[in-house]
Amino acid sequence: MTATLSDTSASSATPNSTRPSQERVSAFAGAALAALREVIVAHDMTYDEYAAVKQWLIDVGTSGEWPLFLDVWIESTVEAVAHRNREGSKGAILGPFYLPGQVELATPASVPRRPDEAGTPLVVTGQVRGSDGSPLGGAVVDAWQADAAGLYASFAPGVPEGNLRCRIITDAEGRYEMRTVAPAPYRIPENGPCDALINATGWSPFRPAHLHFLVSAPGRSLLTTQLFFEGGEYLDNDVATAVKPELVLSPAAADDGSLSVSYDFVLDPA
Ligand code: MBD
Ligand code: FE
Repeated sequence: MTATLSDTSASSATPNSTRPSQERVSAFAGAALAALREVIVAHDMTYDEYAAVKQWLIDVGTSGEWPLFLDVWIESTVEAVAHRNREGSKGAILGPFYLPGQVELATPASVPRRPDEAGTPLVVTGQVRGSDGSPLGGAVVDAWQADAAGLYASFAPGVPEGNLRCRIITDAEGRYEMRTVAPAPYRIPENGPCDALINATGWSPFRPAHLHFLVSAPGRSLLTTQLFFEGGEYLDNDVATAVKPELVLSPAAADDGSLSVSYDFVLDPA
């Protein structure tokens, strides 16, 4: 099965999802429409411009790029509000490319990859703890990433299903080790409506290279986060505005060029 950008599997991973009340829907929808009307008036939108916007919105739907559009240009604000009071590790956006149900591996884990997988070998080690300091054995570090061409398995042709995706189970001390390859920066797919918006505005189409994680343990709050790499391109110009200084790592390079870095995940109480 090949997933598409319109699959809802990622959003359904969000825990405790409940239908917003009529009061909340009315508040959001009313305020959103009022804000849009204000923009139209403030910028004297013409009928030609309205027609172009309308066609573009229709194109986002038919292309299946709504998950991409929303997670690139909207989710970071939702994440900032949701995690305002977090004590543990900083969170980051989930994005559109998470897939549940990946292979489960004990630590140290060799992340599933092609025999000839391109890219610099990268080892990430660390500990999963509660914000009270307790090590969390048996925690799940669900990891996914782009390959050295910036492509995600199941969302780009030619990458085998499950590639660079797995769930790592921490040992009794909460430790994990993940052996993988360094990802490349991600580019918004060319020729789709998101790319058309980027071209029409002159914005950058890139995300800096990053690793994605969903870290979970019983009785703890789910941590959705990303890790970035110091010195990489686009750190200051992430199209998805998801970089936080606490999430930028400085891997050490060994003589053979392979990279290693340590990062601890600290989970808030549930
Ligand atoms: C990505 O790789 C990503 O992580 C997000 C949030 C949006 C688009 C592509
Ligand atoms: Fe990503």
